[in-house]
Amino acid sequence: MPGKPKLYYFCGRGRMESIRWLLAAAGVEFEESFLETRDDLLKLEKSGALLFQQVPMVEMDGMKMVQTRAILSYIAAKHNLYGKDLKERVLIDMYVEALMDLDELLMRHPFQPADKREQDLANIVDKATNRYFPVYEKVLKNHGQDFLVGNQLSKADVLLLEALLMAEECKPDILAKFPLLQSFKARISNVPTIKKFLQPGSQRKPPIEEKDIPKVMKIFNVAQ
Ligand code: GSN
Repeated sequence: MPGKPKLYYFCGRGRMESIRWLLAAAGVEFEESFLETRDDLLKLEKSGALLFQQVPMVEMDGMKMVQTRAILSYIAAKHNLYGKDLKERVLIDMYVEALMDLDELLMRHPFQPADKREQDLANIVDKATNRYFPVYEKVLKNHGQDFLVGNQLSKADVLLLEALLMAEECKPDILAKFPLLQSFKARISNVPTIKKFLQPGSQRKPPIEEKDIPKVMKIFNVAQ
């Protein structure tokens, strides 16, 4: 019996959070090893575990996997969250790549200098409501199914729900003009594995707190 996947990252969302979401949605239990200091990252690097000297890294099925998108695709393919044919798969990837672009904006937001946060938030809300959400609203309308692609859950549904909830944290009424995204949110939140992940005490991570920002910046050696 292979062991549980082990996730190496800091104890926060960042790029690992979508991987946590997808594993949880697939009903896969996982363990986590949290980087607390830059030294922890350097040690991991020196051990040869990080192909490109970066995390996220997931030890799974006898491999040390890196690159967020590659890891997400592996989990999706392994757990039947990647459509039924190549055309469904490319649609799922198209929807997911756009969500990754939006996630990147959301992920970087708390790390913006204080005097740029308001402008940054306005840009996020603009992109979410004018570029991304109208597309998913239309897809749901035209497709007429419970899910974005085909008639079964895929990594696109999981990552869309994650993005919707993060966007609502930025602006609670951000879904006001998107009735189908609101019902999608309620429906996908009710998938049993996801429902469990949304409950307190799960491995889902909260938004980063102001006090933890310098620590994370030190681990990754980034200047603000
Ligand atoms: O998606 C990916 O996994 C990669 N294309 C990017 C991973 C990455 O940028 N990792 C950063 C941490 S910030 N977000 O997760 C990282 O490991 N930086 C350390 C370094 O020395 O570059």
